[in-house]
Order: sequence, then C-alpha cells, then structure tokens
Amino acid sequence: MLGKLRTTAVRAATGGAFIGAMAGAAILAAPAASAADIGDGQLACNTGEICFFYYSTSIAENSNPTRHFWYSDYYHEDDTFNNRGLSGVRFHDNSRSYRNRDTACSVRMYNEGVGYVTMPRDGVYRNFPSGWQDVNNWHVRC
Ligand SMILES: [Ca+2]
Ligand SMILES: [Ca+2]
Repeated sequence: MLGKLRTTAVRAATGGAFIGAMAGAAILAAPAASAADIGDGQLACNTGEICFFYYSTSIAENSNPTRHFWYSDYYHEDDTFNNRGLSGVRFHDNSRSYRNRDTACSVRMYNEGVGYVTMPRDGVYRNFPSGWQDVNNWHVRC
C-alpha cells in the first residue's frame, strides 16, 4: 500500500498540479525578495533605483552614506545604512536627501500621521523639504 501511495505522489508531482503549485510558490516568494530589497547592490545610485542618503546634499553624493531600493518599502525600521563610514545605522528617521532614478514612477516618502513628500522621477540629488527633516516611515512607488 505504501508503495502505491509513493507512486501516486510522484505522478502528482510530475503532473500539472505540481507545476501549478510551483507557480504559486514563485508568486509567494516575491514579497520576501522585496523585504531584502537593496536595489542593484552596488554603491552607486544607478538607473532604476530609489536612493536615500544619510546627510543632506551639503555632502557630496559619492561620500554620503546611502540606502537603495528597487521597490516600495512599507517598513523602514528594519533597514540600515552600511557604507561610507556608517555601519548598522537605522534608515528609519535618518534620511535627509534622496535621488529618485526609478524608470517609471515618482515616489512618496511618508511620515506616519503627518503626510508625505513626493520625490520626482528626475534623478536630481536633493534634500527633503525644509521642516521635513529626516523623518520617514515608509515609501511607495507610483
Ligand atoms: Ca545601487
Ligand atoms: Ca524595510
């Protein structure tokens, strides 16, 4: 009986049901990938990336600690700056400037309970508005 069950399981695994299950797994894996989103993983702010910087633009872009994304991120409290002299410094409430190089979207940077700043999709290295300071809770594309 056990042998017959194994045979049945293998047949099911090689049939359409198995392929369907794999497609579902691939879709479910997408949020995990975005949770670890670091853009292209390179230090430069490259095409397609949403780039945030620790200091204002008074620091040259190529010296300013930076954190990059490809996607929206609804939770900044688990993200850190880990380059250009910073290690493990939280991103949440610690970004003064940005560069939006997204290829399709403007980005909204949210301050919970207050509102948002729109980051135009023009690739310009600029400060968040005066008064916004370095507050941030999450960012959303488009
Ligand atoms: Ca990058
Ligand atoms: Ca996050």
